[in-house]
Amino acid sequence: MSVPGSFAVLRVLWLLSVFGTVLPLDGGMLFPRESSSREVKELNGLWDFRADGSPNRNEGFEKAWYKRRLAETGPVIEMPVPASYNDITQDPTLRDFIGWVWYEREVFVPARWISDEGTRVVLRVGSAHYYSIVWVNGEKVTEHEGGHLPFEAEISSLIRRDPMKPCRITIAVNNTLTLETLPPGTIQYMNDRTRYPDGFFVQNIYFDFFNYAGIHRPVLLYTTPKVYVDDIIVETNFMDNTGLVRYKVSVQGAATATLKVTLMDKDGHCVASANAPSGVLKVVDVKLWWPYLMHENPGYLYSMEVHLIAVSESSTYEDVYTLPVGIRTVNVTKTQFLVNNKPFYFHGVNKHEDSDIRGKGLDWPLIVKDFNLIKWLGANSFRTSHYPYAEEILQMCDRHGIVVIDECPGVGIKDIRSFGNASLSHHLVVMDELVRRDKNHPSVVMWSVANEPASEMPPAEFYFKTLIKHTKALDHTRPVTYITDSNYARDKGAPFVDVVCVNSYFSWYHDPGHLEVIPIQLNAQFENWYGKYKKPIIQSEYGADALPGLHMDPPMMFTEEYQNALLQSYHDVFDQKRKQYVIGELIWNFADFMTAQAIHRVVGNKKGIFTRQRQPKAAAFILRKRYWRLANETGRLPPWTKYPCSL
Ligand code: BDP
Repeated sequence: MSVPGSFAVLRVLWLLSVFGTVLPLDGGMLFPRESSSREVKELNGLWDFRADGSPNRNEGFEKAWYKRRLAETGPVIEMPVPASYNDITQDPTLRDFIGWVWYEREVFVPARWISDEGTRVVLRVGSAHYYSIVWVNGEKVTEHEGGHLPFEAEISSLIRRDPMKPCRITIAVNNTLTLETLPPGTIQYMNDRTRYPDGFFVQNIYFDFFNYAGIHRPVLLYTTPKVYVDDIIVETNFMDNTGLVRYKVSVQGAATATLKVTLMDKDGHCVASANAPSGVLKVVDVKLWWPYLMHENPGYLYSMEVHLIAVSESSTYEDVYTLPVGIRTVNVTKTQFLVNNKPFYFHGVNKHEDSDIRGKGLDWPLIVKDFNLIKWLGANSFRTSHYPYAEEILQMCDRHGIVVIDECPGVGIKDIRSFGNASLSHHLVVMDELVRRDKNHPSVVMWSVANEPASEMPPAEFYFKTLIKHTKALDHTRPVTYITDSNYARDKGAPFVDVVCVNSYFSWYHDPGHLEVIPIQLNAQFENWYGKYKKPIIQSEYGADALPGLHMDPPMMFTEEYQNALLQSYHDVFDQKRKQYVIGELIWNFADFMTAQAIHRVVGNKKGIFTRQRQPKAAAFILRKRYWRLANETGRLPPWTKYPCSL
């Protein structure tokens, strides 16, 4: 058999196995909201916690820790949820722990939830990194792969078995990364006993942030009636003054149900209604959803109330779910990104979910502070580098008009083995889960399927073609991209993206200290990419580390002066190219963040324009001045909202 022939057979087998394993997700993942028919009980606070330090990290399973109270299996400590566990104690082995950790909490479920057989009780975890298994009263209820998306399990019948007992929830979480996880990693055993202690191993990662682990987002119980609204899909458009909201409601628990769908404006007035499971609502004199600084009233949200009544087994069920809806369109041309048919220029930031002590744990004071800083800066957008952020953050973006490039955890795909069959199948499932969760957010305007993969490797072509096609099939309303740092001529995935997103670190990782190369190299970068692909370009990362308080003039690397000078050189080129086809610039990074220990990292990555504690470096003021100027120029602000004149 000729080589190409056998390659073709392999390709077919590969395709079959890829598509054979990707099953459509069963059911929706609506954000749990209280309503007249739904209750929510948060389980945040202190949980019992135990890391499995046994040599194979498997003692918890061998001794079935989930079968009894965790405290009866050995010593436990108190662990806050949500939070990463790494920085909570003084123990370096817990900070750098790799393997299974166990969380447990007992909770009393309201009596009505148990006695009322018509109520479904669902246990939901906002996210836990990386692999999770969940038990309730010793019985496994679900498991989930992936550290940044929610998972849930219905536990009604389980908790009804012994109504007098508290409900014991056990969650085991493993942060081990392999070549087929997202992000990928490898475990390396060091067997030279003259150099390493017995059993020594390390987790190698190919991304530049600390692999924080634990239960990162809220855990909660919520109820729905037995017949319930399982999912809502909304797509919006407008013609002249009329908004169009195409919707589809999925119902679970009964074959038929009566639905009433009501769209209300901010003041609670009904602007359109319908009573079919799918249809188009027409909104006269529509108030469109606009990005921050593009309109005097950004982030306008309607409320879509879905009211269900169904009869099943001679009982009547009623469910109410209210979804915020922003009416807007997104389109891409060869040179522009259009929101509501108007050119939109991304002047924004790249972020991380990262802070002192909490690691990647959701923290409201931090979230609100970050939004205040984003608005202070005059930024209109961010990218969820390098994984999906909490839904609570996207809801803030919807309300404030902050535009989001929603990125999946496909970061660090550098090893050729991570382009294989198993990796691709998992990547497709992650995109299913991401689109299922985030499809209704008006703030989300583009999907990013990966960051800086080795996109010049031959298998990258098939990999990204499949992945991007799949994502477009899931959602035809948004453009799809991945973030490249590859060479324009060798990049295999670029033909399939809608927008070219390029990261570059001229005069930092390349030609360190030589600021004078930036105008030439950045200009060549843009001309080459645009010349070859004729697609609009976002500078999706650029930046320099700066230690706050370190000064040198003439500028030297790592000083605040160097960070300023580097940014300004980039800005000069952006200002020429944004008149042509450059549609955005996202600084790397909003704030300093923690990384693995390495000789090029001084307690983390210092490319933030804010410190990790959210204090501005000099660069924050440079960027603020620029972003407000850009907003005044490119936004459509009425004169009285133009701000701050004093800059
Ligand atoms: C980029 C990566 C980002 C890193 C950054 C850096 O996308 O995750 O943190 O480099 O090295 O290439 O600062």
